[in-house]
Amino acid sequence: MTVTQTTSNEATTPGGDLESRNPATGELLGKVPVMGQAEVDTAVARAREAARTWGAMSHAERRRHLTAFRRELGRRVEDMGDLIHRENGKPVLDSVQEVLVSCIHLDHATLRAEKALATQRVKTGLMANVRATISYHPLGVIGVIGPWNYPLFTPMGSIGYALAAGNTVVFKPSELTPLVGRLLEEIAADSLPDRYILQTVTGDGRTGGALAASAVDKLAFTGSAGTGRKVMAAAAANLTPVVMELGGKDPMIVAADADAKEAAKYAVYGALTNAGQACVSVERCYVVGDQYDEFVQTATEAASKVKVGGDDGQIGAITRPQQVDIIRDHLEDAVAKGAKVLTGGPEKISGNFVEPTVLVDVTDDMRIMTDETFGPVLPVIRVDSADEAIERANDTEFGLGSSVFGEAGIVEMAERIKSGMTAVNSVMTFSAIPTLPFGGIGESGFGRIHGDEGLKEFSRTKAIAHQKFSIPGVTMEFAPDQKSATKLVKVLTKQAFGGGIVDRLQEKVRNLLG
Ligand code: TXE
Repeated sequence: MTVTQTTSNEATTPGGDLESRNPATGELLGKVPVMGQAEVDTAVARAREAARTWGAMSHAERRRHLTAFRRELGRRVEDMGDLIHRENGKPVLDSVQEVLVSCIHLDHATLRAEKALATQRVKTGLMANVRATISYHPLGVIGVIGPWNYPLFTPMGSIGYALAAGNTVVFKPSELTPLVGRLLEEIAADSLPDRYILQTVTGDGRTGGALAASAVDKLAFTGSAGTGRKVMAAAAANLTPVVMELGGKDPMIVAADADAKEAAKYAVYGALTNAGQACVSVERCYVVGDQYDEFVQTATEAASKVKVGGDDGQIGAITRPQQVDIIRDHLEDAVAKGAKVLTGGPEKISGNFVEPTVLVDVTDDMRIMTDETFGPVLPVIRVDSADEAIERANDTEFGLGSSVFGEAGIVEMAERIKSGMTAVNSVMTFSAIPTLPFGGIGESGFGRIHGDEGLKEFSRTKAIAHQKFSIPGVTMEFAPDQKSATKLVKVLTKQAFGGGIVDRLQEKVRNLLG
């Protein structure tokens, strides 16, 4: 990628072109402009204008338009799949699967929005004279800053839900995959009633910075925690709220009663798919006692059979050249501190291709166990018990995904892992289930995309308290007789909350109802 500066005023007009290249071959795929603050602000202003009509539509109208958008995306699965394959470097199968899962999410958001965002009537407690409702409204314009590892699926987790909630979107794809963003914009323009409902602004971190500093109503960011902090700092100037989908160091736990062979098969897929470049990749694996030998043997055999690169490759190139250095560093650090390579390893790295690697004798002080590797690597640790596994799995700054394998008490084990999502007896399944919220804690970020939570994330919550009649001393007005109103409030407080008759009655009813 080369960025040619044509102006010294980077903050307003970075200018120049961004080259998009195939990471597997180096082939030049196209050029896009590096947009500055002025272009980003223009896009946001157009999006705001479009939001007036889009946000005012009924859910049924938006559903009709978004269905047309989803159909156009589904119809062009070959174009989009081929572009993802060439621009990101992943195999064609993974690329078309990415289009499929993106369609699943877009479809779900489209069909679900009306119900998830329907106005709810809620209880009012003592204020029986008030009718209370909660309603959900579009925020306006959502800025989406996307990554390169899943250049369509990941941003769609925000874009689809933001559009269905009645917002317009300005999308800044990664500088490594700008053409995917461009094609998505084209598909939207061909199928939505206004081309400014979904716009793409292209460029690097400066363009992302411009979007974070712009007048968007909310910003959804996916990328590294370091860049996430910069985005938050820029958004803070306007008090723009943010959703942060950052990296992970996802643990997998194999319990004593798990099927070790089956677990090993999933571990290899979870660690290696997309060449390990998934925020919910299996990044470390804790195997309990007797299961260890069979697990390690099966995983090593399976990993060594995974085909890398070429037309029938099961994993492709590493998309971002600097990522190869990070993977190599982590592997070399582990080997230097005593880890044993069972297949793959740092010497097998060739250009942008990394051989699937299984490591044992790893310790908690190795970078491979603490930092996000984002490569096709499976480090395995033997532990004495599930409790030890959970404790070590939770000993991290991250908390995005995780997986557990076993039978007895396995869901309870899943509950004890401090992460946003856990797959039981599989890996990553939660990403493809559009009803489940997706997001992390700690260094993995905050806020939720997908599911009803994802629709609400891109909505403004409105509370309405509609008073039907007044109760002196309780309603929000000056009581005409202070003394008797004070008496009434005292009696009410004691009877309702101070162990009085209402309090005791309520407890009895609660106990009766269980
Ligand atoms: O991410 P960045 P990078 C992790 C993974 C990887 C690391 C770095 O561990 O090794 O992050 O990847 C835009 N203001 N993940 O460097 O920098 C940028 O243009 C606003 C996890 O690619 O976070 C791109 O569009 N925006 C992950 C986006 O931020 C800025 C996915 C992400 O870039 C900006 C990818 C700025 N100052 C990497 N600087 C996941 N959670 O899935 C850059 N950007």
